[in-house]
Order: sequence, then C-alpha cells, then structure tokens
Amino acid sequence: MSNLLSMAQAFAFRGAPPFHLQHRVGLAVLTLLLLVACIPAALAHEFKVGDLEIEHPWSRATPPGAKVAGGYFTVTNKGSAPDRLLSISSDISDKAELHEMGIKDGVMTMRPVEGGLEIPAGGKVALKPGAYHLMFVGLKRQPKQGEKFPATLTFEKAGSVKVEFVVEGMGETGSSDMDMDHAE
Ligand SMILES: [Cu+2]
Repeated sequence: MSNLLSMAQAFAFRGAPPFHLQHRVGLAVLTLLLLVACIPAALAHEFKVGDLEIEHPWSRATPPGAKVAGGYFTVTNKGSAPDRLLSISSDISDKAELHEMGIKDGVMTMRPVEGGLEIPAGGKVALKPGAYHLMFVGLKRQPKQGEKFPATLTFEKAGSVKVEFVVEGMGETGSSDMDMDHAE
C-alpha cells in the first residue's frame, strides 16, 4: 500500500514520473483490472448481451485425432421479443454448426438447424448432449480438460458476444450442470 501511495504522490507532486515508475503503475493497474475482470467469470461463468444471458458454456475433451467436439450452454431471454442464435465462431475449429437431434427411419441422427435457433421471449433454451447442441467441426487442435477457449455467438437482435467454453472430461454428460466448481 505504501508503494501505491508513494506512486500516487509521485504523480501528484511531480507530474509525469520517471519511466520506470510509469511502468510499475501500469502493471499495478493491469493487475487490478485482471482481478476485477476474473471475479465474475470464476464465480458464475455467465455472459450477457442485450436481454440474453448465456450460462455455463462447456465442451468436452476429445480423443486424439477427433475432428469434432460438442458445445453446450443455456440461453435465457429476459426480453419481451424473441431472438435467434444465428452463428458461432471459434479459433478452435474451421467452423461451428448448430445441430438438433432427430429420429429418421428409427435411427438417431443429427442435422443442422435451419435458419438459426429461436430463443423465445421470456424463455430459456438449453443446448445439451442429446438435444440441441453446437458442433465444432474441423478441430484445429484437441480441446483439453480444464482449459477454456473463446468463441463468439451471434444473435439476430442482441448481436455478437464473446464467451468462453470450459472443457470438461470426456465422459461428462452435463448432468452436473449446477456444479459451479468446474474451474478446476
Ligand atoms: Cu452434432
């Protein structure tokens, strides 16, 4: 603290401090910003854009050589108009598709969702294993358990939002969705 004080005094009494002090102040500010930025992410792992809340985006570790990985999260629309998830992009794969599960000729299949996924006004849509989900297609590397990777979701009305997918273990089914201890 006395360090911070003397830096503040350097600013107050002498105008611009010598370069090495400016550098230290810069680092202190950066550290503070990082701390503040990390608190909400570590506690809730939730993202907001417009009237939408995106909770707990997660993916799964993949075996070596795998070309696709799933992506899951819950979107809540607190607004009074429906919105639509139009597209997803991430550096982890060539592209990301929105899929739905269905039964064709008695066989479970998945197919791309046409025209985006509607998020009803005042409603909630869960992307989870066995239902609507994202598919990261053409993985450039394997997502590793415990890491986070960024992605951008684009909605028709709310616009684009950057989120982070937490990578869980290969056997994860999403049933422990309420478990907020996933940061480890
Ligand atoms: Cu799929």
